[in-house]
Amino acid sequence: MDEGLPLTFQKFIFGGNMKDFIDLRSDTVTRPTSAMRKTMAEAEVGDDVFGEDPTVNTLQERVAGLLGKEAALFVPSGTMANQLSIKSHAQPGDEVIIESSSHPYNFEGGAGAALSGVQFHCLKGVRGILEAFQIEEAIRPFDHHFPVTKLICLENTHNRGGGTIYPIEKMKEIYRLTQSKGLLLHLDGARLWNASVATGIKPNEYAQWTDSVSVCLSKGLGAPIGSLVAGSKSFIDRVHRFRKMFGGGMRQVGIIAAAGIYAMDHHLERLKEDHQNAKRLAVGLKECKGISIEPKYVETNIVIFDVAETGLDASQLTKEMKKEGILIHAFGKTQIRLVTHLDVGAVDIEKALKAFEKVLGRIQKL
Ligand code: TLP
Repeated sequence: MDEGLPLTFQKFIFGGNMKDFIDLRSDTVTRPTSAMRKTMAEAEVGDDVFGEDPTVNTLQERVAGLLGKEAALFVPSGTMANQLSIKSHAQPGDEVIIESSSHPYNFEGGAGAALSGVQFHCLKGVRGILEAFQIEEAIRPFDHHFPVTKLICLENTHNRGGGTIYPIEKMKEIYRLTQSKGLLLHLDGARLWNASVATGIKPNEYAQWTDSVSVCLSKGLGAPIGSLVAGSKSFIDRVHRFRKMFGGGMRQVGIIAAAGIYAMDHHLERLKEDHQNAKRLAVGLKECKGISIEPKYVETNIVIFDVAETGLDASQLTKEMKKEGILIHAFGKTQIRLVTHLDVGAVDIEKALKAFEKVLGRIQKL
């Protein structure tokens, strides 16, 4: 690997066949199964820009139904789903209250500012979770000096917070606040499925405390591409117009939507296994000298831990683990993120733990 490359590029350039690695960098790395590929190949399709793709229409209706919303729209990515929602809810110069480690603020290329002209007002949460009182304090009073607070964005589960589940009571309290102040609430529900499977709370029970929700098919559900935005009919009409404007209108895209339908039919309930595997990883890692982790905070499929006390920084550990056939994701200088998914089983988790013990043992002997 070229050590001179920025970390973001290094992450994606590997020698050898990716299939030879146990890949814990993200739940986005899954490959479609042969059954999923067969369903895709056989999908009925039409031109979705004309609204004529029956498979896309089925998927949209199904997701709208699952989320208890009037309508849903299929889009290429979670980033586009979030950004179309922001664009459709807010005007340039409006303020969007959001958690400081959230995905739309940190990992979407500055799109909120570039594409919607909004200003983010970031609040620090506890593992990504904000309290209603923090939001209430941040809402701008009516005064011509201030930007207009328009939208609140929450994330469930919270990625950077460590896969944290937003407690539904807190969502309800925040939604009631937004309603009483005439504001809107968007939920980044890229991993709402994980929250739902972990708690038994249905997606529509969460979504009732939102004006709009984005969900992803290409994370834990294992589809290769695709996200949806759901909300009221008039909101989705606006999203549809902006999707066209941003170049996100796709043609015979039922081929991809079919993978999403397959994923919901076959890969939803199994997210439980990913959660068990993540817990096992956390418990095993706690036994490794120098690793700082609290397994009780691992609520779904994301495991974040600190390696400062190992004497290594996160990128060094990432390189050492790669030599053992395990891909992990450095999150800042001393933090690592592992994500469990469809393509890693319980046996792989034990192999990964053995590799951590081996690498850390080797380093600590030096
Ligand atoms: N997250 C990716 C990376 O971008 C960090 C990952 O590996 O976890 N919302 C949340 C909460 C996400 O975690 C992600 C992707 C997105 C939105 C964006 O989805 P895509 O990648 O489809 O644009």
